[in-house]
Amino acid sequence: MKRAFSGVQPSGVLHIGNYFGAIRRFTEFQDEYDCYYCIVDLHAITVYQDPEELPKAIRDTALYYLASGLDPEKVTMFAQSDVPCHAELSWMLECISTFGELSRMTQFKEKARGTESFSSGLFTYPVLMAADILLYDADVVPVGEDQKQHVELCRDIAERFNSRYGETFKIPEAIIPEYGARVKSLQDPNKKMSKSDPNPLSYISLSDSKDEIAAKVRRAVTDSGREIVYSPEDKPAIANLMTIYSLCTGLGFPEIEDEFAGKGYADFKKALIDAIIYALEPVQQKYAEYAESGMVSSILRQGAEKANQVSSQVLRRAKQSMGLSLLADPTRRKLF
Ligand code: AQP
Repeated sequence: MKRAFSGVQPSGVLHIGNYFGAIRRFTEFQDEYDCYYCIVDLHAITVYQDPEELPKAIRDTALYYLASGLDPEKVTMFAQSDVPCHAELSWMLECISTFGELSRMTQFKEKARGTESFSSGLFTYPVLMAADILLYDADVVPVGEDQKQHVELCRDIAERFNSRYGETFKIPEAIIPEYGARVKSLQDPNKKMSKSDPNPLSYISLSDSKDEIAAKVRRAVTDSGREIVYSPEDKPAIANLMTIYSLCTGLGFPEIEDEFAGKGYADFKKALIDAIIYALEPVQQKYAEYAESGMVSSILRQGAEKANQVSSQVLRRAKQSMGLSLLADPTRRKLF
């Protein structure tokens, strides 16, 4: 079976961009791929996380994985900090990554803009992500568009490692959805929707109530004019709202344009509110059921056990390639 790997940071309550761009799509792989879905808490701490809140966010992310339809019998879900190989391989890969290539990463440039006091972990974030993926010999990595550059860097690092130290890592491929790969902020359609955005009006969380969803959509920015037409260049805000409507209803843009021909933004927003509420209702219901069941901790424990088994074999392979860990390698043990 081919392998899929992906992850989500427990850096806040997940939003509809995370859901449509990533988690909902994770379920599409679970029947045909051996899936490893990680809660990347070591990535989350590259910016400050309140130690009281982080465990709740880790649990919540796991609950949203389950509520979105991931079946723990089919997929391995675990928290990154429960599997030490991630941090260890990350260091080894840092030693073959360059300052220049990490400086070019868009996410780093955006998050570090205007300050010199970012953590060095924020800078090396993509190398840890490369370790995450390579440790599971992943064939595919389903992600939103913002992570495409990081998966490309992972490929570059793996190819460099293989050519320097011999064939060790499988080269993974990013799988980006055609639509929903980049849901934008409701307050600024030039920015992506982000859970760490300080303005909660900019995103719709998976936990938002009907009233919160309605209020956020009503206050979402629009463009000049009043027609509902899909034109990302001329009408970026409406194009973003149409994308969300399309993701919730499954309708294509021409059908949406037909539905709202002759109507204005107020009618469209009313329909969009209903569509989001309708799309999130089953997820919210299942979230509550799984939370009530108390199953999540044993699912994460079992997931971590399996992830430790698989990743430790790949780590050993990488150490042997690099000439490390003499005790694990019978041919080198003879040296002593
Ligand atoms: N706006 C988005 N549209 C579509 N997909 C998105 N993803 C994130 N934002 C959008 C995808 O969700 C998955 C998990 O993302 P992450 O938690 O690992 O980190 P991120 O990409 O940095 O997402 P956020 O929400 O912006 O988090 P913060 O604010 O903490 O940095 C990934 O597959 C991502 O592509």
